[in-house]
Amino acid sequence: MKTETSQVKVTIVRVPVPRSHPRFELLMVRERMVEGLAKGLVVPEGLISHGRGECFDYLIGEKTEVFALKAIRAAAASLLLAGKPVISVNGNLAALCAHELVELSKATGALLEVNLFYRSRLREQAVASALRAAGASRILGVNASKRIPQLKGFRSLVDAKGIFEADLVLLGIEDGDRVEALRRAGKKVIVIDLNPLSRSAFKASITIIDNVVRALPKLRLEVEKLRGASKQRLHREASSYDNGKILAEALNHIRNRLGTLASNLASGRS
Ligand code: PTJ
Repeated sequence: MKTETSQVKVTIVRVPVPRSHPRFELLMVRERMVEGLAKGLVVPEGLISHGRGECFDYLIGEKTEVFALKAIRAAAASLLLAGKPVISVNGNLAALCAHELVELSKATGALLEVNLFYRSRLREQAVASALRAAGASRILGVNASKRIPQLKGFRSLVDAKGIFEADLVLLGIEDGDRVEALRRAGKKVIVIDLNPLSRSAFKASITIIDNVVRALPKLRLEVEKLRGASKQRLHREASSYDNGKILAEALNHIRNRLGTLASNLASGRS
């Protein structure tokens, strides 16, 4: 594989952040991203994506809202119904929630596949090591040789035993082009993305508009709740989901929230 790689030297400055800081959790998540960059998991572009995600999280209110819970329910049912589910892991996901991804994989039987937009042998190994350290025993996607049809370049590479033959793929913090290509290849695609305006959100079968750090633990709990449910119930949960309606709910939520904040400010009530 021919890719150009240049090393970025990262200087991490650690200052103690008091627990009482109003944005303590967010600052801790940022630290995980910076550590991920230093370890070679995250690419610099991943930090830009993260910043965009933070901005949408701000607009949503940094809480898992009802539209996300509905998508989580449909996603859990779909994962339990799938014949060959695969969890796609990129650098940002590995840095933020390797442990939760491994737990979800164990709970659902979904395979874990390293799947990188900015692919290099070094990064494949770094992401695989992070998953192994989080408890994964089988990791696909290293030395991947198959391609997602109609997608050019390294970003089309997938594992023959993983995404290539999967009937369902779960992705988070993902590029819209790849989501679209996976749908065209006939797969059910679940996306976790804070941006309800992204192409990933529009093209996915199910979009969980939430932060991956909040959504993944909730998705695993939902899988546990639905585990004993009948196939009929699972089919009902999965098929009653309407992605367009959920995206509309997310956009209306942001609009109403901003409307309320603006009127409060205008009337001096903020
Ligand atoms: O590790 P690689 O090489 O596979 O590269 C990964 C990145 C993230 C660089 C690549 O997939 C990319 O460029 O993604 P995009 O096109 O920037 O899309 C990422 C989407 O995820 C954006 O819509 C962000 O709003 C959203 N996002 C960012 N952080 C989070 C998030 N969604 C949920 N939770 C987050 N923490």
